[in-house]
Amino acid sequence: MSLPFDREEYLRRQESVFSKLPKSSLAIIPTNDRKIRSNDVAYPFRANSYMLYLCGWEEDEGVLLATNSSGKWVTTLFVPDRDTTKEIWEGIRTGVDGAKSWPVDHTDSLERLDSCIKELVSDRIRVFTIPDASSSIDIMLDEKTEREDLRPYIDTIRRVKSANEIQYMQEAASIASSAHEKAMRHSRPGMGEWEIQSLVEGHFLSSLSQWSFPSIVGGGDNATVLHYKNNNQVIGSGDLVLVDAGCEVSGYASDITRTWPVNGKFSQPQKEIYELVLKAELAGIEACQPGMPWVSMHEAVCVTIAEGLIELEVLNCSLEDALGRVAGKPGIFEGQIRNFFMHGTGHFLGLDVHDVGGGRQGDPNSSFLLEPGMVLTIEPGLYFGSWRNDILMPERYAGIGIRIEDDVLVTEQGPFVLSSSCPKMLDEIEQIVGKGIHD
Ligand SMILES: [Mn+2]
Repeated sequence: MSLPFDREEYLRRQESVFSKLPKSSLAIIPTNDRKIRSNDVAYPFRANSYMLYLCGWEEDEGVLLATNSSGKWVTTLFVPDRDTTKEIWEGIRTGVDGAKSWPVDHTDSLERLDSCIKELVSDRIRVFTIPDASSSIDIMLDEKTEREDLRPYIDTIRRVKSANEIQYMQEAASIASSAHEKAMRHSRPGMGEWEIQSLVEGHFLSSLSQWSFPSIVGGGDNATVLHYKNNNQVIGSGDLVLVDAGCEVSGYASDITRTWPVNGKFSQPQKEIYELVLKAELAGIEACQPGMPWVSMHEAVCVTIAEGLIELEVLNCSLEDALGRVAGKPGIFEGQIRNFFMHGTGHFLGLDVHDVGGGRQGDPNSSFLLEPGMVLTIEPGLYFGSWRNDILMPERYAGIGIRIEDDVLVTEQGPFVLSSSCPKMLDEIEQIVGKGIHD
């Protein structure tokens, strides 16, 4: 058995979370429920990120219980018993004895969880849990038991990554960078979106990794659909393809987007938009300085895009009208740029690809400052869907969708791009695309 982190790191995390809870608390951290795909076939299981964070339990059943009713925090990991009949079908289980090497004080059988919870729950105790992870906890806690959300106590801690976590994230970013580069090398006109998907995800698998979210591979107009997922169209010569894909290492995600011409040559209009998105992305990365407000990277990106769209005569208005700042809401823009750049500039990255800790667009909790150890994405884009009939679409750019996304670690010295090995300069991309076809 080897866990991604040493015992001390897990114990430090537990200590920093539990020490913030009131006296007489019970914390219940379940893993995710198994979800049925079809009859007796389940979706691939992924453990709950809070469970992974606090004790590294990856198997598909298990509950971590922590209580300080004795005056001191004691943790117990409840796991399924060994069961030969089930193990013959599903694989060897760790079991209660095996689980003793996990970073907890005690282990016990999942069969005993219900009675333990009933024993512990009383009027004096406050119960904290992770909402929506597991329906079994809802069944065990009687409906009169008031539950409080444990997540806010963990989320701000998960936001800042340790050196070991950063190492896994660097690995995930490097694998995803190579996957994108490989797909560029093997791109050719007439290729199916699914073929690019298989190059990218095949690289994840062969690197002992797996996707951290379903890959988006959109050619031409499909790139203008933000969460496009069909990946079933042929990409014509002259079209761009947008690939948004990332993988996981020890549970930690990467998330990279690149856009390239499948024939290896940007057209002049594609070049103009690509250069603008790239300029905005670099400005966003530069804003990832420790001590800077979270919203400053979105500000930097939006100003660059607004200026660029005015220069390209896509917008015919003042800079302030293009931006449409909302009074009293820093980092919120509702001007004409939103017709072409309609998402946020980035999100935290970690055990979840859209990691916890706030900051997502529309999230009321966006007023914090960047700190060393935070990892976030910077991913501006411009989308000129030729299918849009709600806005005036500039003919020259119709059918172009471009996003460029990197994974950025905030350090004392400024931004460090974990995905820097993934090609993104225009010349570099033109040189690489299609060069691997005859390998
Ligand atoms: Mn992203």
